[in-house]
Formats: sequence, structure tokens, C-alpha cells
Amino acid sequence: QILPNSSEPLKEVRVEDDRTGLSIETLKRAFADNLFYIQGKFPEIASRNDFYMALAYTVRDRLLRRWLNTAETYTRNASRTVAYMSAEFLMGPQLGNNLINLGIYDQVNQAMKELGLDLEELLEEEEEPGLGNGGLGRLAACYLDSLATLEIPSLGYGIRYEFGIFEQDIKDGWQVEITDKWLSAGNPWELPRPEWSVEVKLGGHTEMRADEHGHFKVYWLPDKIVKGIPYDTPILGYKTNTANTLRLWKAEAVESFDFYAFDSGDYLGAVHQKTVSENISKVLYPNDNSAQGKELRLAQQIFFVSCSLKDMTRIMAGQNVPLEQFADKFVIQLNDTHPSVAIPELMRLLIDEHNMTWDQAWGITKKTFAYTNHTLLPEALERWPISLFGRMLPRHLEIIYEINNRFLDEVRMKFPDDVDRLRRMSLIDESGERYVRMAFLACVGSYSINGVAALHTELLQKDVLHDFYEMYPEKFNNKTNGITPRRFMVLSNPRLCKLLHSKIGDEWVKNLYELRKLEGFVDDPEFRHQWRQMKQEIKQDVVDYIKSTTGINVNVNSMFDIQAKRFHEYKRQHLNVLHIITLYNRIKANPNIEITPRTFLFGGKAAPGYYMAKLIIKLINSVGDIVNRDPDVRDRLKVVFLKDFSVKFAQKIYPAAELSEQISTAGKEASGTGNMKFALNGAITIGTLDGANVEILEEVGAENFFLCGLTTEEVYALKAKGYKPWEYYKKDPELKLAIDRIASGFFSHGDPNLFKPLVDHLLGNDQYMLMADYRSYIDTQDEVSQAYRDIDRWTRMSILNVARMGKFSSDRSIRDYCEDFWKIQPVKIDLKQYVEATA
Ligand code: F55
Repeated sequence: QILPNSSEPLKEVRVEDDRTGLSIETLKRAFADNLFYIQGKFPEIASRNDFYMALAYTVRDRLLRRWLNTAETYTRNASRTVAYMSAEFLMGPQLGNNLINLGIYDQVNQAMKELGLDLEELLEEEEEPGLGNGGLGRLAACYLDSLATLEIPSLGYGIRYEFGIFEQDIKDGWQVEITDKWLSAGNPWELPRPEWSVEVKLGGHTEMRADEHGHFKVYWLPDKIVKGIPYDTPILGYKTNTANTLRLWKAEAVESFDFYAFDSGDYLGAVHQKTVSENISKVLYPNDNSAQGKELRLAQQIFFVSCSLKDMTRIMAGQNVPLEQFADKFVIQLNDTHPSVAIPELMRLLIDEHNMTWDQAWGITKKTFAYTNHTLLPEALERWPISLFGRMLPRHLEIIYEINNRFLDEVRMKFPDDVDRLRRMSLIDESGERYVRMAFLACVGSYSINGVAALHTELLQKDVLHDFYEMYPEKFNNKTNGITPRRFMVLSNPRLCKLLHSKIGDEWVKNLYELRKLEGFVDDPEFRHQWRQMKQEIKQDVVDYIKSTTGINVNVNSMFDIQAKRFHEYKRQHLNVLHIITLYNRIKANPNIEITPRTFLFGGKAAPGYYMAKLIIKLINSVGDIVNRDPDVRDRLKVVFLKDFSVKFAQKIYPAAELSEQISTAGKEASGTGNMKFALNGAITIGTLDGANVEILEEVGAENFFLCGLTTEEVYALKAKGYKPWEYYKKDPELKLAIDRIASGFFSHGDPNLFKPLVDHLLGNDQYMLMADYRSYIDTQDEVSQAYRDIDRWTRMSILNVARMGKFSSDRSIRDYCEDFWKIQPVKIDLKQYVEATA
């Protein structure tokens, strides 16, 4: 019973227009009101941040009505709900996106203008929540946007890190990390919900004891309890009334001060306990594609997963849905294995805390979870040392052992007398130190297992999860990633949108396949002219930006050749560098050589502990120092490292790109999503047959894509027959010269030691086969340069890339998830005045 029992029925009360109205006059009034009553400022003394906050609250008020209507509808209908569990949500700035999705960007722009303020400047003011590393976290954010846009009841569950991904500075060409204090100016988009706090147990031991009926039961006696406090952020769909919730958990000590240790006089001990608890949600681990096996990381995982599952049982109780129907009420999507301890945690909750039998609990669990794998790299597959796992989660380890025993019985039944298979498939790796294999646990405990691009899913089935594919072929399926066109087109590329609007309207924002209509204009010279004009204007903005932030002069007529993504050897930013050096060497050999002017832009962070990735950043800056200054180059080549790549920054960069570098070693990049963002904004891809590149090529056509490099099969075959990078180096004079220039110290003030580790890697084992792919890459780049000189051909390719990107909307991905295995339908939200209780 939510409403008080009273003889007087509750009256409907109209919420003040100032909190809901969308007219320019109302927006201005509401803005002034928020500046005064929330920021406590009058315009003359208000800072830009005060203005930003006042506007953010004005927008939030308008979201709240939709949010509460949505929550009320879901509660009333006890709607089936997707719980998207992810250790990362890389949301990006919220204000602009909410203006777009509310459909009031132009009104607010006008309102601000009339108040003498510049909306662009206010948007710039927002500190983005960098609660993710890269692709995986950004995918989660795109999916929340699509879920809300498609009106699917959903909740995002994660961690409210106090410090998100570090801020990147460059000092003397090296990456330097600075802590990210995204909360320091306050976060207007979140609402704390302390009344829904939950407790999470950690450590201790288990005991078997008889209950009051004489039945034996396992009791877990933890040695630590932490409290999780939910912070909710509304996620509004594009031009719908649906506003779903992102619920992030902050860790706190159970009782701040008055616990046992304090009573016994151990004041500092008590304060220490508080710090230990709060550490759990303190900082995001800054590694992408590598799992570190750190204790605090496991604590983060069980913390947010346990909070979220208990939250789900609370929601069910509130809607009078019995726990037996857990799998009907919720589907839980696991964003990689980071939340996969949810599987034993749900078992524990159902068995230990709700007295279900094992079979009952397992039946529910197996129907609840679905697992998305994001990587084939062995170093990124999570494994927890048994000792560490058992110390923190003794009960969960027992449950995992039991799951494993029953699972191995199943395997034995299906594949009799195959001892090696049992060893390979066991949830416990016993080859040396014993580990829990989280990907295997996720496979056994889920009804669906998906990869994130067709090639990736195929390789999962053939390779990393082959045994599981043979065991459970019906569980495997592909869901090619997608990106939201709202943020990565409508918000970030207004010039392109205006041009599209004039030709094909706006339907494409909700149905990206509508972009196909552009194909009808590709032969129209006037349209092509407008297209080029548009690109030129966007590039000019970036030229100005680079000038003001780095002092480097960039030629607006040069080709903008961009590689922006996390730094990793498999992504091969250094292959790109070898191309730059090759062009430079050609100029040095013949200063009058005809060369297509290019600006090489790089952006991205390296994991702080990843030495080789940091050395590649240093190499880019070192090569830039030489190339950018050499008078022989005559400004035909420029190399710019754009520091601190983020969602906010990405939105500026993608629209300006002409060439998109997607050159990972075939078979290594699960999907990639930057590749989609570039192409959707009219860049042409130079890429390998890896991840979603394969599907982009298929969609845009081979004549609109620059393909290079070995295929996955060729990579495997070459490895098998014995790969000798040195041979490629010896045989190719351009490659040899490029490497020699690095090795000799030419780019390091004569110091041959600086880049030696990199050179040794490349000529030694060259794990990612740069040497093998060099020639193909360079020749393809030469074709790119040729193509760029044919302005009409290039423009046509650019238009056709945009026209044929429909498949890569995250709306398509989410629709596929819904139809294939979430089995969940849209719920329409009526916008009515919210009912408020009054005396
Ligand atoms: C973060 C932490 C750990 Cl322990 C492991 C991996 C990561 C991480 O950030 N992974 C990641 O971003 N993976 C990427 O996921 C994208 C979305 O599916 C893919 O497009 C991309 O290929 C993949 O590398």
C-alpha cells in the first residue's frame, strides 16, 4: 500500500507549469527561478557553472514528470523489465542529449539567447561522467538510449564511481594521468534514494546448522557488511514519454561511527573501517581489455551485483510478484563477465534467504541471465584465484563448486569418457594455481550467449568457447553492436542533420534505414557541393580548435585521417605511425614528390600500467615533433595528438573525419563501435576484415571502403606455419627504412634506446603482425590518397557511407535483443499530470 488509508480520496493536483512547460517564456522563467532558488545566485554574480546548473535543473524538472509517469506505469502493470548489468556506463554529457530527446533544443537555444547566454557555452560547461573505459561502457550507454527510445521497460545497474576514467595530459610527449573529479561541481542529473539502500556481506565463513524445523541450512557469517546507496539518473527516450532509470550504487559504511570498534575505544579503527567500505565505489579500474585479478575489483563486482539483485526483489515485492516468477519479471543482461557473480549471488538469495530448493533456484537462474562476450583476447578473460575468491565470497565459492559438479555430470553424460574435455570445461581452472573461470560460469548460468559482431560470434564458437558451443549450441547467437544516432548524429553533427533534413526529412532519427533515401541524391552535383561545403565548415571548426589548444596550424584542405580509440597493441596505432614515417621518408628522399596533404589526428588513452601503449603515444608525439617542423614537409603532413579523448571530445571529432582508421589485427577487435560513428558521419574507412568492419564493408560496398591486411584465417595460418617478422623487414625497403629511422634515434634526439622495446617487439615476435600487414596497408593508403584527389569520387563515397549505415543503429541491436531472447514488448507511457497527495 503506497497511498495512505484515508476516507478522502487523493486529489489530482496540477504540477506547476513552470516545471513542465516547454514554451520559450516558461523556460526562461523556470531558468531564472532555478538560478535563484537552487543555485542561490542572481545573474550579476552567477558563474557559468551556475547558469549551467540552473539550465540543467530546468531540464531535469521536465524529465521528472515523464520519469514518474513511466515508473508509475511500470509499477501498475508489473511490466517485464530488462536489467542491464554493467560495471561501466560511459554516458557522456547529459544536457545536450536530454534537450534533443525532449525535442526542445531550439527553444532552449532561443531562451538562452534572449537571456544573453550562449547555449553552446553552457553545454561545454558540463563535466561528463566518465564511468567507463571505452567501447564496452559506451555500448551500455547507447543501449540505454535505444531502450528508452523503443519504450522498453529497463533499468541500468552499475557503480557510481567517485573517480571515473582518469583525465589524460601529455607532458614531453608522454601520457600523464590526472584523477577525474567529475562530482566536484555537483551532479544535477542524479537523485539519491537512501531509502532503498541495501546491505552487502563480505568475507567470513559459512556454517551448516539446523533451523527451527530441524532442516540443515547453510549460514554465511560475514566479517564485513557494506551499505549500497542507489543514485538514479533518468534516461529519456527520443521523442517518447518513456524515461527509464540508470541506478548506480555508492558504497558506504553501515554505521558511520557508533559501531563496536568505536565503543571499545578504537576510534581510528572505526574510521578506518569506514574508509575501507567507501573505497569500494571510489575508482574505476582504468584497464580495457585486460583483467587484473585485484581484490578490490572483485569487491566492486559483488557489491553492485548484490545491491542490484536485492533491489530487484524489492521491486517485485512492491508489485506483489512472487519470487518464483523472477525470470518472468526480469531478464538480466550481463555486460561481459564483470557482473557474472550475479549467478551464484541469485542462487544464494533464492536458496539461503528465500528457502528455495537448489533445483527451483537453478531453474530460475538459468532462465534469467543472458551473457554478452566482448573479447577474444585471453588476457581480458576474467579469472579469480580460488583463495582470493573464497576469502571474500566463501558461500559463493561453495555454490560455484556445486554448479560445477552438476555441470560436469552433464558434460560426462553428453560426452562420455572424454576426460580432457572435463578438464577444459571445468569452471575451475586447475592447470596451476586454481582459478574460477568467469566466462565459463556465465555460459553455464545463462540461457543466451552472444558475441558483438558476426565474425566475433563465429570465432567464439570456433575457438574461445568452442566446447561450450558443442555443449549448448542453442544458447549461442550474434548481436552486432550499434550506436545511437541521437548522440552521434543529431546532437554532435547539426550541420549534417540540417542538410539531411532538407533532402530526406527526419524519419531517419528513429529509423536509420531511412538514410538510404540519400542514395537518390548522390548524382546531384548541387547536393555533392553542399556536402563538401558542410564537411569543410566542420573541419574549419576543428582547425580553429586545434590552433587554440595546441598552437598547431592545420591545413583545412588536407585529408583528416583519424584514429581515435583506446591505445592497445592489437589496435595498431603504430601501424598508422609507420605509414606517416613512410610518407615522411618519401618526402625526404624527394622533397618535390606529389603527395596528398594529410592531417593525422590521434586520440585515446592508454591503461596507466600498459608500458607499450604509453610508448606508442610517445612515438606519435615524437614523430609529430619532427614532421610538423621539417621545412621539407612544407605543411603537407601534420601529426596531432588530441589529448584527453572522451565522449564529449569524440562528439567534436567524428563529424570532421574523412578517413577512419580501423586497422586492428584480424580476429582481435570483437566489434568496434568507433568505426560506426565515423562512417555514420561520412568518413571512409580504411580497415581490416575484423569485428564489425566486415559488416560495414558488406553494407557500404567494397567500392566505398578501403580494405587492407590479412584475414583471420591468414593470420592463424601464418602463425601456425611460423611467422618471421624479420623477413618482411628485410625484404621491403620502405618498411626497413621506417623501422630503422625509429631504431636509430631519429625521432628521439639521437637516443636509440627510447623506442628500442617497440622495435624489438616488432622485429622479434610481432604478436599483432604489423610487419606482415605493412605492405598491404601502405599500398591501400596510396589508393586512398589517389581517391581523395578525385573530389567527386570521394564525395560520392562519403554520401554512400552515410546512406548505407542504417544497420548500425543501436535501435536495431536492441530490437534484435528484444525479439530474439529478451521476449519483451514496448510499453507506451501516457503523459498525464502527476498525482500529488495534498492535505
Ligand atoms: C574493461 C575492463 C575489463 Cl576487465 C575488460 C575489458 C574492458 C573493456 O573496456 N572492454 C571493451 O571496451 N571491449 C570492447 O567492447 C566493445 C563493445 O562491444 C567492442 O566494440 C570492442 O571491440 C571491444 O574491444
